[in-house]
Order: sequence, then structure tokens, then C-alpha cells
Amino acid sequence: MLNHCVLFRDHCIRGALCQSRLWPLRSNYADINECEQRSHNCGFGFDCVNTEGLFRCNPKPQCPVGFTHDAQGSCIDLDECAAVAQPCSPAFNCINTAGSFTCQRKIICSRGYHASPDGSRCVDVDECQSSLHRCGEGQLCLNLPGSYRCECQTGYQYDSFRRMCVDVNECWRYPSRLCAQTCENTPGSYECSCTSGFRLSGDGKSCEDVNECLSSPCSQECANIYGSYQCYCRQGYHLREDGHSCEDIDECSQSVGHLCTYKCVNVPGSYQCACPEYGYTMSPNGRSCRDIDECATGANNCSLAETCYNIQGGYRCLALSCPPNYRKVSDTRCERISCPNYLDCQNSPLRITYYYLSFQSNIIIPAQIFRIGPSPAYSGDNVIVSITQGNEENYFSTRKLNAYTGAVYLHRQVEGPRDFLLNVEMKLWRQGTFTTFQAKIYVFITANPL
Ligand SMILES: [Ca+2]
Ligand SMILES: [Ca+2]
Ligand SMILES: [Ca+2]
Ligand SMILES: [Ca+2]
Repeated sequence: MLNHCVLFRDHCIRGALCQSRLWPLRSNYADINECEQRSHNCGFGFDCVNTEGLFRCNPKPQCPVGFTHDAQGSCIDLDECAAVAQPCSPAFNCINTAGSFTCQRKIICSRGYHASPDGSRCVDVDECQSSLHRCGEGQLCLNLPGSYRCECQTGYQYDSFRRMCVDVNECWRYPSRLCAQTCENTPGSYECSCTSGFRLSGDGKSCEDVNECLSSPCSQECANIYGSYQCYCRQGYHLREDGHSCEDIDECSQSVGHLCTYKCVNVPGSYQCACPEYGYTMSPNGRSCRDIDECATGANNCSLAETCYNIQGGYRCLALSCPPNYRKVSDTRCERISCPNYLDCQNSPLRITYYYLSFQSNIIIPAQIFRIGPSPAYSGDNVIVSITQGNEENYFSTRKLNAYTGAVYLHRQVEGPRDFLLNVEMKLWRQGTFTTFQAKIYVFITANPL
């Protein structure tokens, strides 16, 4: 501590009262406040204290260690670190504190770290937060201790040549492992899809069969199959080329004449056989037609005098009447009553016999349909057979089979139905005379069997 009284050696003694001047102690003088008038001579480090007629210089209080006086003499912190002579060694940082200072070891942080605010340690630099990173757009910045990494988003990978993240083609990278059927690459991901007839399962990977039949795509029957479906038709229909609709099979046009003997009527899904409107009825087999025997059933309009004759597809009412000079000897025969002269007896028939023949028009020709001869026949008999009436269109012919037998033939095909009445005359030469016999032959050519 300096000796504050050095400069005022004449007036002060150390630690004693000081006065600027020795004033006579006279009571009739007003006191002068030398401290206010700043006419005192207290030195730096002393406080002026006014007294009656005098003033006193009291020494100022001392500042604690680490403090110093400012210009007004107040104690303020001493910045030891600002001193020219650094109080800390070069390996330490000087840190000023109130009334003192500390020396802290200087830390050197490696790249990617920086010192903590108090300088006590190195802490990682978060490059991602401080925009110190150099990750590209679309890249993810990942802070690491002392460093950072640029990562690509899921589904992308870094192309170091192009210096950017590019989409990973998962479909190429993992062929046939990601999707059961079709893999389609997308930016950042991929999508599985399924081929026609399948739908993607809930796992997004496998494909399951679509039951197309639920939406009724077929006009008749539908069968679901794996990956597809198949339409089919009920019996009597066939599938059209569109694969969906069913079309009635025209059984009648596909198998001509085989299904029905008379007429085939196509109906949806089937066919029916039909018979002519009159004269026939359907057989139990449903295919062929059966003649109605109108004579037996009574469904005819023949009179009592007529004979009902049933034929295929109809009937005939036949009236057998004998010509004059003949008498009816049975249902089918007339006999001559008399012949007055020789010529009459030779040329007029001794007997007229009626025959009824019924043939279908598909009869195989030539067909022998009738034989005539004497019964009994005798050695030396000879006959001449001819058709005298009813063969104007030349469908029929006669032939002599032997001396006593003649035959009638049908030698042209007849379009049925058609009725003929043939008069066939047989002249029998026996024992030197001719005798004439007449056969009246009804030939009913009916339609083909139905
Ligand atoms: Ca992708
Ligand atoms: Ca299916
Ligand atoms: Ca049909
Ligand atoms: Ca009939």
C-alpha cells in the first residue's frame, strides 16, 4: 500500500487528521465546506470529510484482491485476462471471473466436432441441422458422430456416377420373388398385378382366381375354372362362337329324316315329331306315325251299304254292286246269271271278283301285285290275261307266268296317294272253249310309311 501522505508531508501525518491550512480558531468565522467547494487537497485514495473550520482527509477503504478502483475510486473487477502479461500458460485459455480468473486447457476438436460452449469438451457437429451437409435434393441427411451420411429414400439407391438417387427396379433385382404373376416397377416402389382371370390377393403379392360365374356371364350354364371360366349349354343347345350365348340346335335340319318318320318340328332345346293332321296318330316311340284304322274305330262316314276299307292314312268306302245279269254271291263276287248265246257266253265274264290291294308308294318296282289263274288248273289249260280298263297311264302291265297263270305288275313308280281300279280279264282256254273271268282290282297306293 502506498503512503498516501507522501505528497503532503508538510501537513499530514500518517493516519492523522489533515488540514490545508492552519486557520486561527476564531469563532466569528463561518465554516467553509472545502469538500463541496473542492478546495480540499485530499489526494487519490482519500475521502474529504468537512469539519468545523477544517476538513479531514480519511483514507478510502481498500479493494479486495482481484478488484481495483475505477476513476471514481469504486472497486470493480480486475480483468486479469486482459493484462498484457497473460496469467495462464499458452496451453490454457484465460477466463476472467468476478474477482478472479481461471485457466482452462485449450481443446482441439477433430473434424466434425466442435468445442462445447464452455470449451470443456468436443461435441459432434450436426451437419444435417446446420445445413452444412451436401446431400442432394430428395436425399435424406443422417447425422453421425463426427460425420453425416446422405441416404436415399426407401426404394431409391445412390448412383455415384450420376450423383443422385435413382429408383430401384425391384422387379429386376428380385425377379419372380416379389409378385406371383406380374411385377411393375414404380418410382420408389413396385406394384404387383395379375393377369386376366385373377385378382390380387390381400397380401398384394399373390393372385387368386376370379369366380367369373358370380357375375353370370353365360346365357345358360357357367363353370368356373382356375384363371378363367367356361360357358356351356344345356342339352339341345350349342355354344355360339362368342363363347357365351347358347343357340338352339335345329335337330331337324341336322339329321334329315332320321329323327322322325314323317315330320320333324324344331323347338327350343329339343324337337318334336309330328304326324299328318288326319289319318295318323303318333306311335308310342314318338318318332313314327301309325295309321288310324278308321274302319275299326268307327271314325268313318261309310254308309251301311258300303264296305269300309282301311288304308294307310285314310280309308275307303267301297260299294260293291253287280252289273245287270249278275248276282252277288259274296261280299266280293258277282256271278253271271245267264248267257243267251254262244258269243255272250264266250265274251262276258262268268264271274266278277273284287280285290283290294294297298301298297305304299315306295314299293320296289317292278312289283308283281296280283296273280290270276284257274283253280283248280288242268293239263291243257291256257290263259290270256289282259288289263281292259284302268291302265290309261300305263303304270301296270301283265305277264304270263306259265300256261295257266298270269300276273299283274306295277312297273312304274306312283306318287302316292293314288287309287286305281283295274279291270283284269282272264280268258281260259279249256277243252275247246274260252271262258272269261274278270278281276276288279282296287289298288290303293298310299303314302310312304310314317
Ligand atoms: Ca421402384
Ligand atoms: Ca375363374
Ligand atoms: Ca331344337
Ligand atoms: Ca287308315
